[in-house]
Amino acid sequence: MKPKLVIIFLVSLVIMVFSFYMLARLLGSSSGGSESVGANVTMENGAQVIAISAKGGYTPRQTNATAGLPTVIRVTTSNSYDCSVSLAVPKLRYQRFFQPSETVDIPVTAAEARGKLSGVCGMGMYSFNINFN
Ligand SMILES: [Cu+2]
Repeated sequence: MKPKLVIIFLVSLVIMVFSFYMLARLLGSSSGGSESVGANVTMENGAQVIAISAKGGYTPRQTNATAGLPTVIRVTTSNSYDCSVSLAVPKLRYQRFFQPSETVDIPVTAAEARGKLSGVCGMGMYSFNINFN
């Protein structure tokens, strides 16, 4: 009788932990409004400004922007101590280490603002894409 109770207790514990985990994942993905497209694009003195935050990866990871406009990719770090502070934008031959907290403008010419532009962290595990169309 006793070992049976222990097994039932353990099984229900596992089910509880698992459902908490699934619930947390579900809530996490639904509140992931940072993946929204276009909300981080503004116009400033005739240039298109794309805001990207760099901390534990890049946010948002997908951005839709207008092609053929002079553009600035504005990268902001904020107490960032992970490798997202090391950013490369291969298409622009851009590479830089950011300070833990700063804002850096990466200029993109109107001619370069076409198709897909990707940024990637120093180790290649974090990335963001800008789709100019
Ligand atoms: Cu990395």
